[in-house]
Amino acid sequence: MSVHLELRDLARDIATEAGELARRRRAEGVRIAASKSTLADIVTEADREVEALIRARLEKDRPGDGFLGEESDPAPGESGITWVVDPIDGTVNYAAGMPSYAVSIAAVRGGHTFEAWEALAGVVNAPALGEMFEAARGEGSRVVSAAGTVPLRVTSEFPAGALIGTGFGYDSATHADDIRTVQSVMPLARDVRRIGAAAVDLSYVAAGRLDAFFERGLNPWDLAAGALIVEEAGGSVVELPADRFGRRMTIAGHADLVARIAERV
Ligand code: LIP
Repeated sequence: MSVHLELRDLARDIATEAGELARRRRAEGVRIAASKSTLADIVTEADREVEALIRARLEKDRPGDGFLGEESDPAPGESGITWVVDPIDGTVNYAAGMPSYAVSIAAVRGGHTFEAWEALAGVVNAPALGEMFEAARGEGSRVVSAAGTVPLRVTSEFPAGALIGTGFGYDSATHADDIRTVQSVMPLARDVRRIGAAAVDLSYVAAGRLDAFFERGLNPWDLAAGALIVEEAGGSVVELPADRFGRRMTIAGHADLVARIAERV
């Protein structure tokens, strides 16, 4: 078995255990532990507990690897491989009791940014939706659920216009710019969706449920796994230079549509 597949299968195993913990904590009742960049940028006790579980599993199974997670301090490692982890992407959805949240785990080689790393494996486990999206570099993408295992492919034709996902950051000062960006992209769209979890948005692009996704200001852990899942489904993921708030724009989808969106944002 290739190293990429081994990393993917380990990530799936850990994401499965982590997803069950997240679901259990959600059912027991979620407590907000703190706010981070703004009052709207919350972290729950479950975020921290799930990341601790993932980190402990990786330290046991891959002791020489680095770690970069949303809720704890980074660790450099010495193997050249770093695990980029969002324990619960879609935290606000999770806290509000909405099912669109996911455990996102990726193994990357090289730097700690999308433009610097080479993603080797990635999984996005949406436990409340019963779907595990996964990819290994060079091995394609697929979604595993009770219905079975289905290979993923991005869409390339949208005669009625593209169904495009997007998202907004926690800083309300950026919202007016983001609404103007949506307005500028609308001539390409039949409609937009605001799911609230970039890892789910990206997985839906890979699955052809969304034709494209764009958002400014994503963190490395929001997109590390989902971007590889899109690329291994035949899609393209690009990052554009930062805006006046220092936020880079991420766009994902079929390369032609990504280019058309990039011209407008
Ligand atoms: C979320 C992203 C989402 C974005 C939210 C938030 P978190 O990540 O997945 O796309 O719109 O503002 O950044 O904070 O739930 O891990």
